Amino acid sequence: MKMYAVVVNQDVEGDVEVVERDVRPLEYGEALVEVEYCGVCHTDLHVAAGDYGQKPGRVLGHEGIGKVTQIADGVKSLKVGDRVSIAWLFESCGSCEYCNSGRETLCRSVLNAGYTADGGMATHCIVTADYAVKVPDGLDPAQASSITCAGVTTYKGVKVSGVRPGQWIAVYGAGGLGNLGVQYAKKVFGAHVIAIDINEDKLAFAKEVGADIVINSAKEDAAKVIQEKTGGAHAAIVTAVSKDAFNSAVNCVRAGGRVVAIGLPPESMDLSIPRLVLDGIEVVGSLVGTRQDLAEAFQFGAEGLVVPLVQLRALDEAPAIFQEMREGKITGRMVIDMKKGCTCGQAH
Ligand code: 8ID
Ligand code: ZN
Repeated sequence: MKMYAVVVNQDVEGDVEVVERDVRPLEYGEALVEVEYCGVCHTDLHVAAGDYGQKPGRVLGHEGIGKVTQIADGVKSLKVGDRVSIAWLFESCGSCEYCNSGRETLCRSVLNAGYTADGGMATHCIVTADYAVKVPDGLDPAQASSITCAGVTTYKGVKVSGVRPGQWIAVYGAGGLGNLGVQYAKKVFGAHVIAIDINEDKLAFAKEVGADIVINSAKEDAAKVIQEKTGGAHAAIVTAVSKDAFNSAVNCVRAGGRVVAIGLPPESMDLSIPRLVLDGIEVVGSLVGTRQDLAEAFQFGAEGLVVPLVQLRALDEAPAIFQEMREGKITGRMVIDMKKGCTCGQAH
């Protein structure tokens, strides 16, 4: 069987191409998923650019949603016809201290879809069945694709921030992740939300989905405004792809505040030791979410509390989508609809 897939170019300089590949036979514990939708995450851009290592030819995508069409021996968690996710957490060892203590994303033998394993930005994807999370009934599959990474990552980030109902949380970056961060913080955790971005369109959208205050950090000192208006946020999550945002987040929280780092610019942030010690600030990284986090994040989507804004595109358009994301032109998420066909002009 043939499939069509978006892969990292051979020179690994940030561009992608659509190629034809054979679908290999399944091995023990695997399932074949006919992909319906796959969102484009900024992490795909980092992988295509080789920010965390060279992966020429890798099939990208970790916001995949599709239907199981085949299962191999040993698969107990899925059946043919189930609708499931293809997430960044593609597989972990299942037996180390991290896997055994609810921190499976930190497993040292982890495989990640679209990075160390072929991912979901393709018409077909072979998954490790136990790591494919079922999509609940009532959740639109295109919207589910956005929750598979952007949603679960920000849901988990807000969880890790420890923010409580009625407290202030700053969400730096209102892109694909950030707008969902605003929604989870506001609608699920009951927090007051400040959204910070450098793009007016994204701020307008953040306001529409529930941000109480929006700040354009290209025009104003966001940390100063937040300190003045709220007395300092209780917590911040940073999804922006810039160290300036991380530095500002440390300055925007009140004493005892926690900053959750989510964005992945390949650079270092400044961290004043007196600020950290004297004001008891915490800075902590947060990586996607566990399968249980994803099931919870999906459920809030199914209940209509969180509504991803998605725009459906064809597989052929992948190189253009990557360029639009690089230029910061995307509001919400671009989602590849595999039914919209591919370069061969046929449906698969
Ligand atoms: O598990 C994780 N930690 C995880 C999961 C998924 C994605 C981390 N990420 C990382 C991605 O690799 C990427 O580095 O989160 C980052 C954001 O991903 P995204 O939301 O998919 O990217 P986007 O849609 O391009 O949004 C980025 C936003 O940041 C704003 C942009 O305007 C855009 O809206 N931004 C930038 I770039 N610089 C900014 C700044 N200085 C800024 N906003 C405020 N201040
Ligand atoms: Zn992602």
